[in-house]
Amino acid sequence: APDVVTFGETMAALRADGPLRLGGCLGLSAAGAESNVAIGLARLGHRVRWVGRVGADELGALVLRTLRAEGIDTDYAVTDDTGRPTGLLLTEPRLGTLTRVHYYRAGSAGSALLAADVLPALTAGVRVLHLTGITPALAPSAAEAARAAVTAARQAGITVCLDVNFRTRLWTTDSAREALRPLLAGTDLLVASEDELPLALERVMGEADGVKSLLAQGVRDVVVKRGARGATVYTAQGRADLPARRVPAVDVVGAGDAFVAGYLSAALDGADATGRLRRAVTTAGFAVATRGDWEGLPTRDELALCDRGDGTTVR
Ligand code: KDG
Repeated sequence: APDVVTFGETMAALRADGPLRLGGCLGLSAAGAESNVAIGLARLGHRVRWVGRVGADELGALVLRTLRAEGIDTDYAVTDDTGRPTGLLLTEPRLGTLTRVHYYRAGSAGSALLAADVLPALTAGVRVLHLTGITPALAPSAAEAARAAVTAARQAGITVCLDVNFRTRLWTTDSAREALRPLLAGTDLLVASEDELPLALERVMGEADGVKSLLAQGVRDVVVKRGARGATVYTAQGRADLPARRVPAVDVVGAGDAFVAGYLSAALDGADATGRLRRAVTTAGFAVATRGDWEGLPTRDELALCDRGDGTTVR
């Protein structure tokens, strides 16, 4: 059985080198927050299963081929046979590392994900279920799939990891807050950036009070990402902080997913809070320093490269 199951929408990703309206060459790849995490974990040697729907089209084949090439179990992935296409996203760098993302995913195969697609994938032996707040934003049926998966995982004693991953282009903060509430009830590890944390809270309050109420509700780890300033994890034992890795920033898209992959990897290895953060900021550093959501993520051997000086040639 896999160590980790994750599900969500993975799209074809077209990356421009400059403003999209000027045309020119685009690089074609695949991207999705949850499959980015899956790739990060697989590269670190963990067994991972990804579940999602792709269209019966060439871009769907690209998504599945990419994930399989990374050693991810796609046995429970579904190819939609009702004519819905694989979703698409376009990215354009506009100002240094400020990147604009455009979605073409309304009515996509990925957004038609059903509880019945995900539940069979939670087979005996699975240790962690990872999902993000993007899935409930896609469609009511996808939101239902997220709730059903969290409930089933909880009943099976599988650790549930939820990354808030708020996407302004998909919904409002009010709808996000409402959709997250039932998921939080079954969440063990919650990951949020500083500005996303309020979406996980019932009412307006500061970080300290918010974290206290989340821990009281049964969340075991509340992980707060602070971008270039690093991250904090709060547990019943207290708090641990770690600064971000100092790397040249090339492309920050996917850094949050890389962070989650590192965090879960260290958690699976039984690391303590600081050890979990250390691997998280390391994998995030790789994502920030390389182009693409997941292309530059490290294998286990490569983690140590982060401790070598910038400008080093490793011979
Ligand atoms: O975290 C990176 C993701 O945002 C990207 O891969 C696309 O899944 C994606 C989304 O919905 O934004």
